[in-house]
Amino acid sequence: MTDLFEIVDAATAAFAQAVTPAELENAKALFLGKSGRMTELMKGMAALSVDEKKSRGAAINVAKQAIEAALTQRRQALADAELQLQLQAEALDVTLPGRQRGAGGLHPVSLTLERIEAIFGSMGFDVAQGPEIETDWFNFTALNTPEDHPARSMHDTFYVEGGTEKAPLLLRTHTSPMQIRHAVQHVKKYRDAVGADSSALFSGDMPEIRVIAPGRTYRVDSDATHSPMFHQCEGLWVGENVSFKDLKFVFTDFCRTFFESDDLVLRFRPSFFPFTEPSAEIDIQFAAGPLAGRWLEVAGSGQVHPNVIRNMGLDPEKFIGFAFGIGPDRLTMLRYGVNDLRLFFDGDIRFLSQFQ
Ligand code: 2NM
Repeated sequence: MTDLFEIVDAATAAFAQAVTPAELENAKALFLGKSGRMTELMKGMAALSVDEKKSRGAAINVAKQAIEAALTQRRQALADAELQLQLQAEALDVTLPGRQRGAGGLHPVSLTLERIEAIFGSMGFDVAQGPEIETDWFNFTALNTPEDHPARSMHDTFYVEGGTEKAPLLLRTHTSPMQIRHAVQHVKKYRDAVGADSSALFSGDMPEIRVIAPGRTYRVDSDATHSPMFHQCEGLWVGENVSFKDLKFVFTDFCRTFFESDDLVLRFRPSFFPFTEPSAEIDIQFAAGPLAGRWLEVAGSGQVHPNVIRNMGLDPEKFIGFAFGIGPDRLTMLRYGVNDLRLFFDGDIRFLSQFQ
């Protein structure tokens, strides 16, 4: 009997040592296999008497059942452990926050345009928007730009199909054509109200024209500071008594508000544009910060040329005003310290997301 107890103990110990199903099956073969220890014991019974066979056989059977029970238990334990490992490996942390769609945000140049609109809006300027495909009348002729001006060449301007020889179509090179459109509408409204002659220049009463025209513009130009598509925001103020001092006041106020710097100074430097006379470039200088002390060009400006006033349908003997053109791309570069304009139009989310 003691040999049987020993074998059961040995089998239980061998099963416990097996850590994989394959090891367990090998251990099983050592005890229950064809030449396993239990099988050997059975073979040894041949020499026994009938009575001895009965009692010995019953004892061997009990031992065999004990070994099989130990085997089943160990098999179950290994299967349980395997399942636990698998569950752990495939575990989902349901408390983790889900993946969310990014919130998105405005492009830095759009942020600048919103700022420009808000500041001029607070000074009583309307916002006018209109076509990016223009006729050469609104883009050049109405703005007093001569037929032979180099800006009108294919070299400098993108012409598009669909126009006629007399009225070519082009991608607007500035937003001033929108100023003309807005002024013509404005004048028509007050001329019609009093029934004035629509073929004559208007010299009646009319509220002042105060408008900015922000938007996309196009020129044949491409390098670190020029993009074939860029933004402009032109401003126009026309009335009976609008002078350069008003331009200086309005523009100084705009720059100081835009750059949040009350000690910022401006310089009006004589220049030339076909649509204004006299004309001036506007430079600004910061008192502090990384750009302090340098003169930075931010806009062109001038008193609106009498020919342009006429093309708005107004009598230049009665109406006078000023206009300016701002480059919102350049203002954005100055405000955020960006040195390559192309970054704004490459669509790289790593760059753009910094402005949110
Ligand atoms: C500039 C510089 C100077 C301008 C002129 C006009 C209009 F329509 F009144 F004639 N709008 N914008 C103007 C004047 C634009 O940009 C550098």
